[in-house]
Order: sequence, then structure tokens, then C-alpha cells
Amino acid sequence: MSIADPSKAVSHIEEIKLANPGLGGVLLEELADERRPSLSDAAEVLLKFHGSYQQEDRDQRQARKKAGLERAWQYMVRTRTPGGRLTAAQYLLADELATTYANGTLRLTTRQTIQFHGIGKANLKPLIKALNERLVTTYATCGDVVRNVVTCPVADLLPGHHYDLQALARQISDHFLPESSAYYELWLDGEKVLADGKKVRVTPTRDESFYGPTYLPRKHKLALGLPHDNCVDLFTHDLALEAVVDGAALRGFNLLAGGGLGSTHGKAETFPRLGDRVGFLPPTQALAVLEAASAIYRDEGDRSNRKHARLKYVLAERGVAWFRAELARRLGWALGDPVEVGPYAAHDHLGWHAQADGNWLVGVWVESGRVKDEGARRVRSGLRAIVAQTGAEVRLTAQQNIVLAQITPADRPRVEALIAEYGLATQAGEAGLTPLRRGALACPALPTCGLAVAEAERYLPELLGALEARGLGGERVDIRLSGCPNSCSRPPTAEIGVIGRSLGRYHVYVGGSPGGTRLARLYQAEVTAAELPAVLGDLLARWREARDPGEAFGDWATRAGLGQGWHAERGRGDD
Ligand code: SRM
Repeated sequence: MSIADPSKAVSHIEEIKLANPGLGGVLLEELADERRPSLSDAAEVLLKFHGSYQQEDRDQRQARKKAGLERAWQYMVRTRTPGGRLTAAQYLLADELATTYANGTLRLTTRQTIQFHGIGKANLKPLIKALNERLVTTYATCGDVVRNVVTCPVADLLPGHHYDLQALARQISDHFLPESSAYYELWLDGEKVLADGKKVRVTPTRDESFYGPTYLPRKHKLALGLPHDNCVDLFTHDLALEAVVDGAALRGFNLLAGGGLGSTHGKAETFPRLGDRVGFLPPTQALAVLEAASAIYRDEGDRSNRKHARLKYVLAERGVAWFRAELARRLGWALGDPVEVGPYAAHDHLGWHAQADGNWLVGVWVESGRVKDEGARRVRSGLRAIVAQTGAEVRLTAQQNIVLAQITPADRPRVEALIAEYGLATQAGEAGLTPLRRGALACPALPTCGLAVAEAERYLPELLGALEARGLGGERVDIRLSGCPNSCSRPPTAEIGVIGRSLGRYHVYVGGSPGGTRLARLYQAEVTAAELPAVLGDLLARWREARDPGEAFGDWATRAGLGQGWHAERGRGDD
């Protein structure tokens, strides 16, 4: 089947988009109805485009079912924070709103956003409104649109650069915001907050000059980044701009297209894929190229089968040469040949680093991105205290951590004292942070995620603890755990990817590269949670024995020929 097959009926989501112009329609009515704790299918779909998911507390499902009660409906809200950047005031507001309207935690995500969980339906509007009053939108953070644009959180601050990827990420993100005024009518009483804080009334419209009435076929993810610091996992994006640098100057970008990580167990036609290098463009053309490339996706992506709808399937089936030619046709000029770039590496930006302007930034570890207070590790209170006392700027990382920036030399001792007082870790050795934990990621999974088939965030500490008990805590390996094959914590590019198969069972993948340039391969399927520490422990022990000096786990696993592609439903990979 060709990607956009006109003979196939469009999916019901396409019909919902069409029947509710500009993402308003039935959503406006249902949110106003206070008697309904949950939403219809159509309203649920539309709500995503506004930055919120209807979820349930899955821990309560059985008990409530037995008691004849409706599910424990609740909502998640996600911010649009290009490059993960927030002012101190914005961060402090988010922290406050987590208590007032959500479950008392903030969840830093793998796309540099903040998620609030456990919100009651009546609290959606006050939460979203309060965020917007401080210029943090939630518009288009979910749904079939260009999502939050990610980039290195600190490249613009560190010495050695004369370009600002943060500013470009913001520009691109703003460019792709939907134009329909339904968002402002629904959450902000028809007003929009401008950069200077003033409010203006929006002119009602349901038109979308770029997206059109049915928006994109599916979610669409954009990234900008640096080969020598691929902290945003460039190759996993639908479209990415890979910086080509000449010393401190930016020469331009290679356009990468067709990356994406989700798959479905047992469906070989779905798979993770790394983006292809399409061609070179000058920095001034970044927006034009991304718009034309996204328009190809808008027009050619599959609108009948949502599991086949991402740009990666267009690239996989039509090829790079076709994409390049189509891009040239739409732009009226052709991209140059891709330019060679230096070796790939990725940093997590933890620890203290001198900024180019003489100030300091410090990356603070947040386990699985969950900002909360627990025992002696009072991450939420500690971050709040530092930001409130110093006015530090916040940069969220794609590794679910937080960087506090613009700390003056005079303030540094105070921040160090607060880090110690609240039990925060900025590097391995502090507050129980081992090198093994430092490189680990997990998605939220249970109890909030409706797609999770296994535990992730709640299980990761136990898994790592078991590996530490085997004497492996000192090893630096990227282990990424996801509760289902949608792969929100990016296990397909991890050195060790662990993906939920069913409750208490996981597939283990090995061999991603530390720089994010290689996909992992299936090593062993259907591993129970009880077996997982032994399976991973044995692998890590074998690597310790056999590795060349300095050889990363993923590189060794690849050299050793471990794993066998992506899909397999039973048994062990052919190592
Ligand atoms: Fe994701 C869906 C959480 C990054 C691939 N993702 C979901 C939902 C919304 C579940 C749902 O659809 O009902 C999860 C909500 C869980 C919860 O309780 O909050 C969810 N995804 C997350 C986050 C919070 C994981 C995290 O630990 O940080 C990340 C939020 C990103 C953001 O701020 O925008 C998150 N998701 C990713 C990534 C990584 C990335 O983008 O860098 C991926 C893999 C890359 C990709 O998209 O290919 C990812 N999420 C998916 C998919 C599979 C999409 C696909 O086309 O293959 C789904 C399912 C879907 O879209 O139907 C999904």
C-alpha cells in the first residue's frame, strides 16, 4: 500500500478532527459539563491537542470495579517548553501548581517538558490558565501536531559557541503552534497573554494556514542538536537539524528525517528507525526547510492506519532520494549533499560547569524525572529553595534532569550548601547516585499511563538496586526502561533497553551506542522481573571481563554480535 492511499478509509481520529473544526467542537461542551467526570472518545482526542490526556489511576481499577464504581478518572497536563527553558518565576509557579491542582509532584520528561499528573477535571482550566499567565503554554504538546521542540539545554551558555540553538528552538516551536483560537476560548476566556504580560482578546478562528482542518497524520517531533553533544537523541526524531560547526561558528545543518522509536509487539510492520541524512542547509533556511519537510508529512503520511502514520514509514517506503526530490520541488531549491560531522557523543549536563559569561550552571539529577520529596532526598523542596533564593534559570534536559543556570559566583557556595542540605545529587557519589543510576531513564508507566503493560518508573530503583548489590553500581551504562514498546524513555537507542511485554515481563535489547547513533537489538525476550537482575548482571559481568580499555557496553555488545534485530516473540536472541 502506498503511504497515503486514497482508496483506504481514513481513521476515526481523522473524522473526529474534521467534525470538530479547530480542535473545539464537542470538547468545549463536555468540559463545561461539570457532572461528567470523564470525556467522550472525541473530546478525549481533542483534549490532547490542548496539552492534556484523560488518564485514570490504574492502581484503583480493580477495587473500583468490584465496588461498582467508575474508574478513577484524572488528567495529565504537559507544558510546551522549547529547549526545556523556564524562568525562575515559571518554575516556581509550576511547583506551586503541582500542590494546588495536581498530585504534588512534577514530572520532567524526555522531551524537556513538565507533566502534571492526577488533576481533577475541574482543576484543568485553573491550572492551564495559571501557566499561560506566566507565558507557559500547553497548546500542541500532545496530538497530531509539531510537539515540543528539543535542543541541547546548555549549548548557548557554555564557552565555545557563537550560536543560539535555544532561540532557534523557540522560534520553530512558535512557528508551528496551531492558529485556532479554541485553545484561548476554552482555557483563557478568549484572551491571549503577550510577551510583556498584557492580555489581548483573540479573534475567533478555526482556520489553520499550515496544518489545515485535519492537522498532521500523527505526532511530529523536531529536534536541533550537536554531534559532539547529542543529548537530545537526534536520530530518533521525525525531523532533526544536525549542527555542522566550524570551530565556534555554525556553518549550517544536515537535515535528518524519518526517525522514530515506537513499535507494537508482534507486528513486524512497526519498528524503531533512525533518521536518514537528507542534505545540508544554511542556518537561515532552517524554518523554511522544516516547514516544507513537515508539509510532505502532512500531505503524504498515512491517515488510515495510525500505527503506520509517522514520517519514518514514508522514508522507509519511499526512500531518501524521493524525499530529497520532493523537498526540492516544494522549496524551489535543493539541499546540498550532507556534510561530514565529527564523532558523536552525548552528555547529561550534570554537575557544575562554568558559563561563557562567568556565571555557573549546575545539573541536578532527578530520578526518572520525578520531582518529589522522599526521605532524605528532598528534590522538590531543594530545587524550589535554590530557584527561589537565587533566581536561577531552569533548563530541563532530555535525560529527565534539571539544570539550574545563571548562578553568580557569589551565589555558588549558597547553592552548594542547599544541594547538600536537601540531599540532591549533581554527580555520582553524591546522595546515593551511582554511575549506573546516572545513565538510567524510565517512563511513567503505571499507574497513570493508559498504554503501560508493565511497571517502569516505580520498578527502576529496585532493578538498579539489585544490579548495585551485584557490585555493578560503578559502571557507566545507559539503561532505559519503558512500560511498553512505544518507547517513551528511548530504549531502542540505549546501550541496554528494557521494554515491557506484559505485567512483570520484559524484552531486553542491547547494543545502542552512547552517542545515540545505533539501534539496540533484541537479546532476550519474555524475561520476568525476578530474572532481570541476573540477565542484566551476567551481561554486564561478561562485558567487564571482555571489554577493550574504555569500550562502552553498547559497543562491546555490538562487537560481540549480541542480539537479533527488533521483533521476536519468544526465546533468546542469537548471541
Ligand atoms: Fe510517549 C504515548 C509519556 C516521550 C513515544 N507517551 C505516551 C503517553 C501520552 C500515553 C498515551 O498515549 O496515553 C504517555 C503518558 C504517560 C504518563 O502517564 O504521563 C507518554 N512520552 C511520555 C513521556 C512523559 C515519557 C517520559 O518518561 O518522559 C515523554 C513525554 C514527552 C513530551 O514531553 O512531549 C514521552 N514518547 C516519548 C518519546 C521520546 C521522545 O520523544 O524523545 C517517544 C519515542 C519517540 C517517538 O515518538 O517515536 C514516545 N509515546 C510514544 C508513543 C509511540 C508513538 C509512535 O508513533 O510510535 C506513544 C503512543 C502513541 O502515540 O499512540 C506515546
